[in-house]
Amino acid sequence: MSNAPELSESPWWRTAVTYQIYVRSFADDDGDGLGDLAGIRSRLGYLSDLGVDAVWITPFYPTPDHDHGYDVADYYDIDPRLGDLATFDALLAEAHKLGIRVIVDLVPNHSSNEHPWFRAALSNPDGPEHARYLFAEGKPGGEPPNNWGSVFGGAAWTRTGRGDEWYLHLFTPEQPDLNWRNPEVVEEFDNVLRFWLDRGVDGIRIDVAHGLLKDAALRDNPVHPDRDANGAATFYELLEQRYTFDQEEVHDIYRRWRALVDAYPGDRALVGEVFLWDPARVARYVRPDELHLAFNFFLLGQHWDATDMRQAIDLTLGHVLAVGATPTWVLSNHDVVRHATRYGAGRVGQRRARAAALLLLGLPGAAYLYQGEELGLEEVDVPDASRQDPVWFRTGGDRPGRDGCRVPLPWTVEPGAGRGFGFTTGDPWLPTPDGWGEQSVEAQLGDGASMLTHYRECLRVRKAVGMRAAGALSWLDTPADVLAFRRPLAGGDRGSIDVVVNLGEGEARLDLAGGMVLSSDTTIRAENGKLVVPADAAVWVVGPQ
Ligand code: TEU
Repeated sequence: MSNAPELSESPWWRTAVTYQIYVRSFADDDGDGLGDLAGIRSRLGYLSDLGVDAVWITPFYPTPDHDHGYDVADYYDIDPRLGDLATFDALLAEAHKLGIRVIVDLVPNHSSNEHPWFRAALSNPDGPEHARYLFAEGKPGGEPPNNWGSVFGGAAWTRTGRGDEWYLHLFTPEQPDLNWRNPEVVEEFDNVLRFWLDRGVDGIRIDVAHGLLKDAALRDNPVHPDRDANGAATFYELLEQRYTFDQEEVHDIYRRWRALVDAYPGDRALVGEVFLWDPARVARYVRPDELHLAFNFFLLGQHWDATDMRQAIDLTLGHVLAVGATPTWVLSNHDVVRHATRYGAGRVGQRRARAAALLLLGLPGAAYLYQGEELGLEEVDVPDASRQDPVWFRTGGDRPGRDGCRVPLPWTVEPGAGRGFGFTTGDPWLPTPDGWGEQSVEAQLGDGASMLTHYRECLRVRKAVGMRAAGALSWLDTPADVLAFRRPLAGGDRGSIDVVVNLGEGEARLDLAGGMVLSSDTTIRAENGKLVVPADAAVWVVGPQ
């Protein structure tokens, strides 16, 4: 049983289902093979029919594309390949007309090396721009200033070519880290926030939210006690990130941003990508005067295992609700292997992904979908020659990287000239695999048994039964390999909803009364007073209490 306080349905972001659009791979309007804003605009009807409350659009700013838009050269504009500000405004207005909120992606930890600030910083060490990045002298013997590694492999330091000067980049060398101890950086990002809030965006996702401040003394990170050199592809993975991430001063920034955002009319939200594995530390970012929401990656980090998932859910709820914040849930995004593949791939993966949708959307709080999961897309084995992700290049091929979850969406059954499957009339920026059209939107739309129909039903029923306003969960007494919890509907007088997922190998027979409102499998049934749930299946049951 959980004694946690009940969740409120409003403001919208507390219970919203947000659909993540990886802009480069969603829909291409101009035929250059790269998704764009006009492409998103042309597919708003699809998103509205799907039933999502909001979209989060990955970075669309001018960029030399060393990390697919996460290297921003101008925070106040749109990359010409992806559109322009007028198209953005039109997209925003049309989304709002359809009742869809829009969240943009802010990248404050680093800029592009082609940002005018960094260019000026390199050319003039005495200018104000130099103090906006993290430069340091190397150690004797040609060593970098400390042992920090890049998240993507290799050292986190690159020489500038001036004396023994190096600059810090926790990601690629083309993504120099900004110096957040410099008030000019702080002020500039206030302006960036205001620029997008003034345009009318409903929320801002903050990239690497836990990373903005680094240890002021640039101390070496200690070796991680649980890792050995054999399992680690990079020395980043060998080190504990004690002095690179989650520094105390970063919270001052979010207190400042919370005040800035809350001064705007409407319920605008800050959503932090706080990529830490300790739920207690993540919860500190969503204290009442900090971020509205933070991504929670614990559930995403679990295998298809009831005990581990239950623990991830309990840990999340325990820490997040203790600070009065809203829990968030996500199973896939543009940085991880798609969950239909992680859960077993093929037929098994599809069955489990159908069941997982009922879990994700049955939990209290906000949920995030990653484009293509509603089609049951799997990770694609992108041919090495076509790989684009810096992770692949910087680990010398040891890590395949993230291209496999970023292959453009299939909209049509037929591939078309460049094998764009309706995504583009040109050549898609990542190649599409054989059979991609079988999972296309076109193939699934009229099919009552498809994953797309299932997701649409999940979102429709979630609203219809009042799942968004349902209260805190309490676990039901079921076999260990079944996840089952109950939530009161609208204060309890409308009964309750049970969410049941069988992660075991055999059929589960449960003592549950009520009416099935949605299931992942047509063979789930009531038999002799028992609810019979086959392996890898899930169901929502509305009961009297
Ligand atoms: O990701 C930050 C981040 O922490 C991840 O790279 C994570 O460590 C990794 O994926 C674990 O597998 C964000 C963006 O989501 C990512 O796409 C960017 O590449 C990165 O920031 C740099 O901006």
